[in-house]
Amino acid sequence: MSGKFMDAEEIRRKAREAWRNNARCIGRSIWESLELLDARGAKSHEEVFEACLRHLEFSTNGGRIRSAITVFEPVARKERGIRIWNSQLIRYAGYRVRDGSILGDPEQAEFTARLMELGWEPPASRSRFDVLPLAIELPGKGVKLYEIPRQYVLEVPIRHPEFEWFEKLGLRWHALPAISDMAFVFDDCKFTAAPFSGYYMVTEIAVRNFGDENRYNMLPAVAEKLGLATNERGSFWKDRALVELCSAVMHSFKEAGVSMVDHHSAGQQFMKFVQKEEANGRSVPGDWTWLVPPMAGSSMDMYFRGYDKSRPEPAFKYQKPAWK
Ligand code: HEM
Ligand code: NRG
Repeated sequence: MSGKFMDAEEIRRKAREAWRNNARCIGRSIWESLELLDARGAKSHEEVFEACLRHLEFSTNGGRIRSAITVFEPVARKERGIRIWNSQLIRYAGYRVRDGSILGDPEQAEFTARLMELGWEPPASRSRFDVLPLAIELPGKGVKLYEIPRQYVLEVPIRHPEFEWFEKLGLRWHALPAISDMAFVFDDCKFTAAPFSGYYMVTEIAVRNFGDENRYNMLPAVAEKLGLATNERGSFWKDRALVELCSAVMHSFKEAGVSMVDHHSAGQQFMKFVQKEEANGRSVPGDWTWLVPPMAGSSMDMYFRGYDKSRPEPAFKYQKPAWK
């Protein structure tokens, strides 16, 4: 039966399988807890936007994050369906500054420029953490932009458990990672808009979003504050800055009552998931390069084995960016 008429129970089962199948996700041990929000009836831009807000509210849940996926009307494999242009429901703008640098998240610079071309007006005083509006496209009906009301965006200011100066770095991050540009597919059915979210693993924010040179690039500033010699590779200033970033992010989320997992616990839970799957006669699709966390990899059992190269469906798949 096509996903358009399938009962919600069946779609929920398929979505849980798609999560269980995803080779790059370390968080799969709780795949059976995924909840489905059925928004197949949303016909207008406004209705799609409202369903996105309901998703944020349900999944954020005041900080006690609930894993969830919202499905919109599906199409046949080759058709163009509803698209949420944003890569995640909540992302920070990246503004190109005159000197060629970027204010905010460089990952979003090209998309931010595109939104401004479409008429988005950034806040009067721009910051490194301005939440982007949602760009929602309906097939044949064009794209419309919607500001997300503040109360739907839970954020955590980042402080360090020991270093008072840390707070002055002015870092913050949103509580909910909600990927919104992947397709959810099975049989002949394709959900081109199917945002899903769980909670963060600490390294995603601390190591990659804050640490990567082409993201917030905070390692030099943190190392300097720690009094480390940033001109000496042998001082391991990057390594030490990364550890303190992890401490700060983990501590801040905990204090704010927002769900988050550290990479060691996540690694352990993932290995339990692998054992359970194998005991049930299923091999685990996996992509080592994504599964092993970007810190302390070899301290985890998952580092020492390989994973199934099959990529079964139901699946979450990349799609061509709708806005390029
Ligand atoms: C990727 C953790 C929930 C589907 C990832 C990544 C991490 C992660 C660390 C790698 C991301 C990166 O390096 O950018 C978690 C944790 C969860 C969770 C801790 C807590 C519940 C979910 C849920 C779904 C999901 C609910 C879908 C139903 C995926 C997919 C990817 C992924 C499709 C690959 C994204 C890509 O290829 O760009 N996850 N995840 N995850 N996760 Fe999960
Ligand atoms: N690294 C990305 C988020 C990717 C998905 N991660 C999750 N998903 N935890 C970032 O924003 O840093 N999830 O559904 O929980």
